Amino acid sequence: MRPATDALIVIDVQNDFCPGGALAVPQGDMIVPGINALMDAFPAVILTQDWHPADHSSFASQHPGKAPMEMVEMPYGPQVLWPDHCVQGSDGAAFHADLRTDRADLVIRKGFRRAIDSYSAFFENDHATPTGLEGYLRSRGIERLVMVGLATDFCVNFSAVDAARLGFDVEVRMELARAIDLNGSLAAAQDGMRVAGVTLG
Ligand code: VGL
Ligand code: ZN
Repeated sequence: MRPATDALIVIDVQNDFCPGGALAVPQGDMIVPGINALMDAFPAVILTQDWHPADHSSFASQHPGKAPMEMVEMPYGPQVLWPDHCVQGSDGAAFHADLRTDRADLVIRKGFRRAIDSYSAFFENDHATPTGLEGYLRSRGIERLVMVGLATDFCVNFSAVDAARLGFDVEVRMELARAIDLNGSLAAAQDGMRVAGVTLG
């Protein structure tokens, strides 16, 4: 068992990000057995869950004339438009059936405000509105984070960079993460994580 200062953060291992889902990440389901096995080494396991209202502003369906994967300018900056995904209470928003959710101390939901997307487990996409995860981790005395999950270049990336900026020691286990890889987003994410001081394991 790792020390009490270590936590495993499992990002968005949900049906919609797995093959057959609305925003399927190639091989997204292949990481589930490895994540389950890794949980045994951690005294703290936290899951994140992308959790959008049906009319969420990150959905292309809310922008007439726009298609999924196009960009728009939001008040908080550029935003990729996605297919409808992880709608609150839907099967697509549920965790992958094989993920050991019983091991989770905390499930943190994000993206529940219509007007703003939330890739990071720590802040919404304005990089200012907190989710509360920082306070939870600090009050438990957690200092070191290992991150895994979906998608490497979006929610894992944003979570890892924010955590490093907040002063946590962060490692992303790349073999237990999978990417969407939109227009070079995986390479850019890897560079950005390294610059932020994230260890890519
Ligand atoms: C994600 C796009 C939209 C992710 C969530 O989990 O990486 N990507 N919503
Ligand atoms: Zn989303």
